[in-house]
Amino acid sequence: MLAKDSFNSYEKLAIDVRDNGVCIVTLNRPSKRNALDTATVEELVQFFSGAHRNGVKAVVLAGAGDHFCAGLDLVEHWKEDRSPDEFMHVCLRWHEAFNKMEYGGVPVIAALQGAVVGGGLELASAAHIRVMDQTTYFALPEGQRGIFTGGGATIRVSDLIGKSRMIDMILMGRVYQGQDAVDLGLAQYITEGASFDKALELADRAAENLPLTNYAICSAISHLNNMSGMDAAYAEAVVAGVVNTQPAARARLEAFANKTAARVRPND
Ligand code: 1HE
Repeated sequence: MLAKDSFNSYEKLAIDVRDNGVCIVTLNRPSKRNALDTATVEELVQFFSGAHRNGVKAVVLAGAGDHFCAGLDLVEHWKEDRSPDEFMHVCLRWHEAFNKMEYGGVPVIAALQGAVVGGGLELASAAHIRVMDQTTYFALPEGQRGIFTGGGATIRVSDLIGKSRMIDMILMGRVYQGQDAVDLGLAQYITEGASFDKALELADRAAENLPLTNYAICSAISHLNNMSGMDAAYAEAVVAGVVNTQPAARARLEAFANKTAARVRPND
């Protein structure tokens, strides 16, 4: 049961709760190109820490305006003139938010348009699926700004496109867009129209899966990938032991056995 009241206390994020359990979470600072200030990151921590517990079935993560996210709020960072210790703790809160996304067990589909740069790409790469459109472009401008990534790009962007390409992106300020970005793995889908519509369609479809199955897909796979092969195989068997015997799956298995369930067919 979706705890709708849990989503009333947000100021930086706009949260739209739909009847099927899909939540649309929108970064809502379009005048600042949705740059991530500390308050926004705290709201991301809050939302994603409670998403599964609050009954959220899937999330569309979007950005208001023409750009998904311009990354770290550089103006806040400049004004605060942070110490190394302070900025380490800023980064740790980013990791808290992004880890809750990736490992939280709720499918997160990012709807990307315009700039997905720096920390914006770090945020997008913590989603399980990225949908881009014809306006979307990806970059890591940190190299040119005199700073470095601190929100997980060295891990997640490397994971998506490989270490060498990530190094090239940050060293050269290289921009990827269009089909190239999909071919490299920065996004899984590219749309002619708004990425949001496709992201919502995917979230609606993901929300039809059993929650425990989605929990395994959107938590266990990431955990298992951090383990040695032997340990991952063992842990995968344990997860499958729990998920594949869940009572809620019996009706779906019975439908297959009775030949009433849809068969897997090639696309038209
Ligand atoms: C910002 C930010 C920001 C815009 N922090 N305020 N990220 C970057 O290096 C990207 C920096 N941003 C840009 O390159 C451009 O702003 C965009 C390509 C995203 C958009 O361009 P445009 O022409 O539509 O907007 P603009 O005129 O540059 O900016 C509009 C306003 O948004 C302006 O504020 P205003 O009060 O003067 O109107 C900008 O200051 C503001 N704005 N981007 C703060 N990023 C944990 S480590 C993570 C490391 C990083 O993420 S490094 C950041 C990389």
